[in-house]
Amino acid sequence: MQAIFSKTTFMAALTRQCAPYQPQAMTQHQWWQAVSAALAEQLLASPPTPPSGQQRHVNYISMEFLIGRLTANNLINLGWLDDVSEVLKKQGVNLTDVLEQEVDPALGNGGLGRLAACFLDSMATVGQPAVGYGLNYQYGLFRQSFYDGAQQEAPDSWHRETYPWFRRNGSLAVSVGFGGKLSKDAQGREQWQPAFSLMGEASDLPVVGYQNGITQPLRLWQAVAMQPFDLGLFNDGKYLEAERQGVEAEKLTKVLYPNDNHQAGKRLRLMQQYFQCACSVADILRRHHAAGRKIADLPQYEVIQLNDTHPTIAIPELLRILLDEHQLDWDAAWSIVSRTFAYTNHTLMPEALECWNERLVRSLLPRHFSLIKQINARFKVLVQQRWPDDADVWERVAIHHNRQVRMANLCVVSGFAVNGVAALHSELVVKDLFPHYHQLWPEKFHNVTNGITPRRWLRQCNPALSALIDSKLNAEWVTDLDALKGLEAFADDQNFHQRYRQIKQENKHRLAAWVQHTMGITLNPAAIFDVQIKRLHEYKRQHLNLLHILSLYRQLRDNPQLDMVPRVFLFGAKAAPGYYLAKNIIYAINKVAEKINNDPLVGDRLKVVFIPDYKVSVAELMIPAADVSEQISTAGKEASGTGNMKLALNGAITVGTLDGANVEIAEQVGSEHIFIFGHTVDEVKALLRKGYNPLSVRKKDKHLNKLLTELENGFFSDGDKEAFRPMLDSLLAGGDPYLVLADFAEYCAAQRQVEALYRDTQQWTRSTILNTARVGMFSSDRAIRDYQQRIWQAKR
Ligand code: 26W
Repeated sequence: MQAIFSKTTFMAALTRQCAPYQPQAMTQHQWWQAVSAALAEQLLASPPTPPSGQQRHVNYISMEFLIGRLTANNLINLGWLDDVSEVLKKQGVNLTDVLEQEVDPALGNGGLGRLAACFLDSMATVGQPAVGYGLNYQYGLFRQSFYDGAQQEAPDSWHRETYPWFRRNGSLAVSVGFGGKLSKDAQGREQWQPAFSLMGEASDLPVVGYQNGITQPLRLWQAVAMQPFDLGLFNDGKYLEAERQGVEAEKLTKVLYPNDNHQAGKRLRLMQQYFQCACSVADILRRHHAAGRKIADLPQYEVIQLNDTHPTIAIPELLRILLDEHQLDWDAAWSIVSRTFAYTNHTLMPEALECWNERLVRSLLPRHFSLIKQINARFKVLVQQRWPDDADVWERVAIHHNRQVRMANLCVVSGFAVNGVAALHSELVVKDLFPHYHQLWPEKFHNVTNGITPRRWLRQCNPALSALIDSKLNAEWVTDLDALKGLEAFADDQNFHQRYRQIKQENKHRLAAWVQHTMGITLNPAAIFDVQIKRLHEYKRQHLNLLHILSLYRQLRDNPQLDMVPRVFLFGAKAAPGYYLAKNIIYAINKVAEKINNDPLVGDRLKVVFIPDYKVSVAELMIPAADVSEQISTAGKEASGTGNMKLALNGAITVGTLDGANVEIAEQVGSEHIFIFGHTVDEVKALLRKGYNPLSVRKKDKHLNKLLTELENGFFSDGDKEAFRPMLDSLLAGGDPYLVLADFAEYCAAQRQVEALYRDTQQWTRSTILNTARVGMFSSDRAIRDYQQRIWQAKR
């Protein structure tokens, strides 16, 4: 099954790829470019896998694919790592160094984008025929640096023009119309005349299954002008107008919107969404027709999975094509549409639920707006039958309401399946977000708990631990992660303990060396490495972590002889550039870090490090080195989390709330091997209902009061009393909507238990081993099989 590595073909391709360079003067980066291009060439030469006859084909549409570096990953999945390494060695080239040169394409914000990448890996690995559809952004998520502790953003070009894994496919180009007006044809059917069109060009990245010979595309669309000038306009003397197309096209796929869990409602974003959907739907239909299939049979062969509501406009787009181009009647078209789309919800946060202003939708996509109104009107009839004259119900379930188009509602009404991404989240999707829809269509609602690919998140990022597991388990754990259960047999084996601990130690040294090199900060590898890596958001509560750090620092100053286990607190997080409060939290952490790291009284007992420009390749370095995993969101707010899974798999112990997938992680690893604290979802709701006052928490807790006072009085900010005002205002005068102060005491208590366990090397090691052994269910292979059984291939 595995693709055979041919040394001769590879050498020939490599020679070709090296031709433009001076062989003796080639930089490591040029080597990476040449090696990757040679591999891509060879991969292309191997015959593509034929699509399977039975299974529905999956079209995974996502605005984000946070793919990370590809070369090492592809080498591992192809099974060619050792062979290529050997070939290069003979040329005097070290593969590991070459791989470090790779750019890290940041075509996503956070969890949702990384999930999409893990799912592509798993679909190829379990043999689920699939195409990933996304946008080919010129600039990924911004590059982050700190200036005097404050986040600075710079564009992050990943040089898509020369990216060696891309294969451009000119024959797939699609024309996409925007704006314009509607008119009626002779039969009274609505006709759309767009004002202008852009061209979508496809570039494919190969997604390689794990040693099974399967490669499927991630197809990314890039906007180009149909023609750079409209000569008609140009000749009329309307120079600016004439150029407009070229300018719009340039702009459209230039940059990824850096918002996570917050919708901006911008015209360009809606244009991106429609552009991507129009290209992808056209491509799906092209494939369907090319296979000689009837349009009415589309749902038998194709499913379109919407990664959150961002690609929702694909729904009216398919409807439009069926009605306007295939001339189907409404019932026939609707029957196809309503059996084709499935929707995954990734967030309950109201500010993240996409609503578009009707004027914007109407002006940009008049025909789609008209179809959305028709869907809404037909749905209203159904609601009227079920809840006669109930304006409150209609107010909640309407698709078009108050001059807004609500994308989540459009998805639920038009799709055949809706799922949340962890057991708790899916329960809340039904109970809090869509209760009426659930009454109408209980069978539409599912849970599929998220997962992570073991290829990247263990095999690739932690080669030493992988080798240890290989030596103990006679099992294909890389494709059958449940097999890690076999490690439980070694939970009390002293030799195994020693090796496992040694590997963690080596990984900590590796990270420490990197931090020394890139930031000039010395870390103590004997310390607990306590890691919080995720987007910066109030609900994720990086500031709760900060308060605990302040508490330890205060205790050290109150008692310089304090017997404490040294700790290194490591953060990695980007804040959306417009999210002022989140940026203030980053600033606060950096300012506190500066003070603590330079206080001789502290020594190496406490260090705080905010790693700049956190991204997939940095995660690969941090996760294997972590002892403690911070998963401390306000209960009910984190849909799932996937970093929690990666860290547990690599033997970090979780400190977490009963939120998202933490709940299931706790079930799997057992309550003695995880530290759960804080208000539960029900307790959060009850407290907020009763009336929560953070000021009274402060008043009662003398220690907490001291910490807040030091933030207020400028102790950490060279006397500047305003420095942390936004953060403090939200915690105090602002009512602390995420219950940071309410959970503070229990959080500190959980952290004391962490320390106590860490002092008991035997028990700590046992717990970390059991974490690795027991989180097999969080493989994205399992998640994909759940999607297959419950949604994609389910009998209907
Ligand atoms: C419209 C702006 C916007 C952009 C991104 C709104 C919402 C998003 C995403 C839904 C944010 C996101 O990445 N959500 C995360 O999805 C992960 C994968 O399911 C979950 O593990 C995380 O809990 C969830 O926050």
